[in-house]
Amino acid sequence: MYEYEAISQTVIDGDTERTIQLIEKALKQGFLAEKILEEGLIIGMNSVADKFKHQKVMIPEVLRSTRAMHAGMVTLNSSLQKSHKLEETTVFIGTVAGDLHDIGKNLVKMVLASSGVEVIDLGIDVSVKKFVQTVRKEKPQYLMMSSLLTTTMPVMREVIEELENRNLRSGLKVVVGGGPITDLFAAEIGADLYFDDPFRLREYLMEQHRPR
Ligand code: B12
Repeated sequence: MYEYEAISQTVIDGDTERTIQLIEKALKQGFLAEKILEEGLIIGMNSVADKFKHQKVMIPEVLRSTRAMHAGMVTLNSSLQKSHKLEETTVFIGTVAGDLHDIGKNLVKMVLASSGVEVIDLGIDVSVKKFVQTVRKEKPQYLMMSSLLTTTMPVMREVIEELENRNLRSGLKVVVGGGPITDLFAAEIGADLYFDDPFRLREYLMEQHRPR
């Protein structure tokens, strides 16, 4: 679909104004916010990631694309199909210590919040101590951690170990995700769940919390 491609391209170009303009236009024309997110913004950002990997773009360009992506997400947010299916669910989410990447984490937050989940965002560069203290104080159902760097992946293991040492694991599901995270790594560190995609995570939650 031409509209999605054009939106992807604005993210690749880092043209924030045009990202907003095209999304507003697409929404007016009746395109679904979720589709714009998946087939426009995410595909655009993934293409930037690929170009960065092959050194076809440098950090300043990536930052421009990040800004466009962020503005696009903000523009879409109020139009995402809202449902209240997961209203009773509470989630704390954060990017682990040493890691400043937040696009993936923000996507997870946005997709879950649109289904009624109460998502409390601890931000980026979240220390082990902060994660553990939050669980102790707030007793959420889910603790979600994001890591985009191989060097910060071990922080997830430390958080889980600390939670176990302090007997804070019961009734809590730890969910991990981010570029370098795999099913195998999640199992190795004792996480309960791993998803590479916020939409699949949402489906899982819907299934778990379906009235029976
Ligand atoms: C954008 C970007 C940046 C931006 C971040 C801006 C921001 N606000 O986030 C900037 C320019 C600041 C940056 C900086 C750096 N970056 Co960078 N960055 C990227 C890039 C190009 C894209 C990441 C992204 O946003 N992707 C799009 C989103 C949608 O995808 P995602 O984050 O993976 O999230 C999806 C899933 O993983 C999942 N998900 C994510 N989190 C979670 C959490 C849960 C609970 C769940 C269920 C799912 C989930 O859902 C999302 C949607 O599907 C990647 C390349 C790549 N291949 O990922 C490199 C990359 C991650 N960066 C890299 C590096 C090395 C760095 C720097 C060290 C660069 C430097 N030399 O200074 C610094 C580190 C700064 C720090 N301390 O964190 C490397 C990491 C390599 C490694 N082996 O660890 C990568 C892989 C690039 C590369 N190929 O070399 N980066």
